[in-house]
Amino acid sequence: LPVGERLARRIIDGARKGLEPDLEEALGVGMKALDIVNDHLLEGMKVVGELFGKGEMQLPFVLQSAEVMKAAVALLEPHMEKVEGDQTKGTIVLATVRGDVHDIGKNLVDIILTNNGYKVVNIGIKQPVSAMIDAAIEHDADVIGMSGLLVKSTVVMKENLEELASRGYDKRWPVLLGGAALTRTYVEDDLAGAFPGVVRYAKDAFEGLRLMEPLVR
Ligand code: B1M
Repeated sequence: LPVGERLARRIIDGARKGLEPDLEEALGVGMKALDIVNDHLLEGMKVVGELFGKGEMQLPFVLQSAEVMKAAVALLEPHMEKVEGDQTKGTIVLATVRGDVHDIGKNLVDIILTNNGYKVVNIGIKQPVSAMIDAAIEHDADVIGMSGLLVKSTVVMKENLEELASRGYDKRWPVLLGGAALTRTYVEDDLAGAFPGVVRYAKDAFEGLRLMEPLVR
């Protein structure tokens, strides 16, 4: 198999052994670290999600795949392009919402934003909105970013926005939302319609990056 397909296969099979040589080979033939993540590793993760959704893969194997994915991203990170400079473009508090443990996407967003000059305060998974608010105050954040992959997380995000608004924080922080269970329509019509502040949807980490500039005032 070509190295890209082999890497996707590693994610699907949860095969950690031999990961480094494959990644080195991919980098060696000139593939960019981020392209390896987007074009191959995430392709594998997509298949994992489909198999799991159809009941053809059990949870412990999904977890193994997630671990290989995380290891691969950690190995590729030093090879990713970084914007140099000591002035930060702005600060975002980033969290996976209450009740949700999925963090691979959130951590990719962290890497991409950090590499592009933003300060990211990544407070982890299963975070209540109160923790996001505390961190945003402490770090004088410009934006609050929430990630969530479960359908129930989309409801949690709605509640979080309501709480931000009821505490008057809608005027202080624009909110960036992302994660596989969200849709653009849900965020831009349903959520934004009911939230007095600014809320934006990012389909992927790169859209998140593009949105940061207008959100940081
Ligand atoms: Co879970 N899981 N999982 N899982 N899991 C999904 C989400 C699911 C769709 C699988 C399926 O059924 N096909 C399904 C949700 C169904 C639903 O809600 N309707 C599901 C389920 C059901 C569950 C459990 C409930 C299973 C169980 O226990 N019975 C359980 C949930 C536990 C909990 O959260 N309380 C669970 C657990 C797990 C594992 C722990 C095994 C593991 C997570 C490990 C980890 O993250 N550390 C896992 C995994 C790996 C998945 C799938 C297969 C892959 C997720 C992933 O990492 N994708 C997933 C299937 C899928 O998503 N289709 C699935 C790659 C990642 C890069 O994508 O996070 O979407 P994503 O991020 C993208 C964009 O969305 C965006 O940028 C990223 C890349 O560009 N983005 C943002 C994300 N956040 C952003 C924030 C931003 C901007 C952009 O700004 C703030």
